[in-house]
Amino acid sequence: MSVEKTLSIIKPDATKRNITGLINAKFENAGLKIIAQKRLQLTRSIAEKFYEIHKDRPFYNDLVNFMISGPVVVQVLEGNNAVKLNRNIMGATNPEDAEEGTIRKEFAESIEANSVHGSDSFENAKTEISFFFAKIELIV
Ligand code: IDP
Ligand code: MG
Repeated sequence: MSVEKTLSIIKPDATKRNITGLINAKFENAGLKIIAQKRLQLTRSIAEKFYEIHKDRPFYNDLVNFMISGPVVVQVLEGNNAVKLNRNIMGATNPEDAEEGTIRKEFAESIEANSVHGSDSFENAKTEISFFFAKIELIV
C-alpha cells in the first residue's frame, strides 16, 4: 500500500446545506487525512477549465452552472491508496446506484448535485491538486 494524495471537492449542494463537517467525518472515519482545505466561489471560466474533460458531454453546461451556484470546499486528502479509497467513500456518481454508507448515498440530491468530486486516477489527482493548490499549501 502506498501513501497517496487525491483532490476532493465538496460541491455547492453540500455547502448550501451546511454539511461539510458531516462529509469530512466520512473521510476521517475511513482513515483519510485532510491535509489542505479551502472554501472558494468558482468562476465560470475556472469551472469550465476544471471540467474541460467533459466539455463534449451533454451535461457539461448544467454541470458548470451547478458548480458555480454556490461555494465549494476544495481539499487534498492523504492516506493509503487515497485515490481509490476516496472513490469508495464517495460512492457511485448516481446516488441511486451508490452503496449504503457512502457519501453520495447519504447526502447526494441527484446525479448532478451529488455532493462531492474525487480524482479518478493517481495521474489526474496530481493534475487536479496542482490546479487548486500551491506547493507551499501542501506541507504537512
Ligand atoms: P464522477 O464525479 O463520479 O467522477 P463523472 O462522470 O466524472 O462522475 O461526472 C462528473 C460530474 O458530472 C458528476 O459528479 C456529476 O456532478 C455530473 N454528471 C455526471 N453524469 C451526469 C448526468 O448524466 N447528468 C447530469 N450530471 C451528470
Ligand atoms: Mg470524474
